[in-house]
Amino acid sequence: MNTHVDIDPRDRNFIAESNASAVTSLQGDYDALAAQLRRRGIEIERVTSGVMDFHVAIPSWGVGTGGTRFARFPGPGEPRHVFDKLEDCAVIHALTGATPTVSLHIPWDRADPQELKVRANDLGLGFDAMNSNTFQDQKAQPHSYKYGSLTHTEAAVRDQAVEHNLECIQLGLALGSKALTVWIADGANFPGQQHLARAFERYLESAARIYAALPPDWTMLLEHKMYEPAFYATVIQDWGTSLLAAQTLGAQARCLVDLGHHAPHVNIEMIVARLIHAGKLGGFHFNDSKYGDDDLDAGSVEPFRLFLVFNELVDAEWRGAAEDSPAHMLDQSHNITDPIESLMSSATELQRAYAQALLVDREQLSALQQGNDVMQAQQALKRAFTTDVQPILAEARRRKGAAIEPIALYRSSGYRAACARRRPPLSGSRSGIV
Ligand SMILES: [Mn+2]
Repeated sequence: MNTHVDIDPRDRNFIAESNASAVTSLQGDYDALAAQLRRRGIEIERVTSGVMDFHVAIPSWGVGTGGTRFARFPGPGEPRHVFDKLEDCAVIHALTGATPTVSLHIPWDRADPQELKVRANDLGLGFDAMNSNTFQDQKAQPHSYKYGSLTHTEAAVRDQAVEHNLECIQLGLALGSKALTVWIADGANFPGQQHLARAFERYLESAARIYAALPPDWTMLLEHKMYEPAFYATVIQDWGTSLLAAQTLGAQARCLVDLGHHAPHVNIEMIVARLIHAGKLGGFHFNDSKYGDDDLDAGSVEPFRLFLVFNELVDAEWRGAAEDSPAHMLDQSHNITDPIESLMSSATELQRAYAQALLVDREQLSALQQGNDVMQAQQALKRAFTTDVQPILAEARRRKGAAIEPIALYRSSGYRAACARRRPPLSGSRSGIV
């Protein structure tokens, strides 16, 4: 590692200079992969340009250190407010070339929209979906969400939760966002606590009021989650309920699939296929998990599952079944790593899964499926998944003026240490996971 310290990692010259030492070996690896793919009838440039066009939004809450319900261990130089967060997001985008937008969370990121817009423009960033928060009480809030928000038994609480979502839409309009993500924590910890049918009816009624305020070019993304904080029953607990709600609300309502929000062993790629069939796949919150909603880094535990999700997306495009492209967002909690490194790594893992999915010979796979050639069909997928596409990812970054080796370059810039000097730590503990 070189010894640069306190260099802005977004500096184009710094990136180009750091890339220079790796260009020759990258070119050799890229040419070798191109030759290998050509023998398989695949033109590498098609894949590389696909990767160059791939984008994923960074969640504003992701650049801070996360935590569990047990503890949070703050890292050095954490962002103190939304403007620090935007700065970190700009670093991630400069080095990966894959993350041009930020998904804000209200009220955590509440600020003057004009100021936000100007700062984001200066940093070369745009805004993705707005996220509302009715899962915790805010200061000076008249009504508590302890027993629910959009599904609360009291109309005044539901009104307050609806109003908050309408405010998120207004803020998003000022920022150029095109979507509102709604996740509610409403549910029950005891059988008998909540009338299961009536709670869902109240949800539909409240959600319809939010839906009615959507600008015509906006999407309302309904995020489901099986459990936590409610441990007996959650109102919007699975993709079936989410789909039912989206279909009831109307064409602008779609389902958001958070990879961590399912029962263990659930076949997520199949859910993706079903939602595509219904024309209701609105977007993703990418992360990884082993036991529950672990919020681990995307692709870190089950890269094959991530590939299979992208395989469904690429297949849908190939057969013309995809309507609008689903929104890609990361949603993970970085408890013990530098969040910037985790987010860069995760964005790269998504690109990897996407590139691998682009390598699947779909004509061939389709024929194998039709002919019930089980062994060759599964090998057709495995062949794509086991191809080392690293040179494609690195070359895509290089062509976009991003870093061939994002994490190494980030470390050599000394950015985190510089942040630690100019961002004094905030007191108190918080976690930020949705
Ligand atoms: Mn999520």
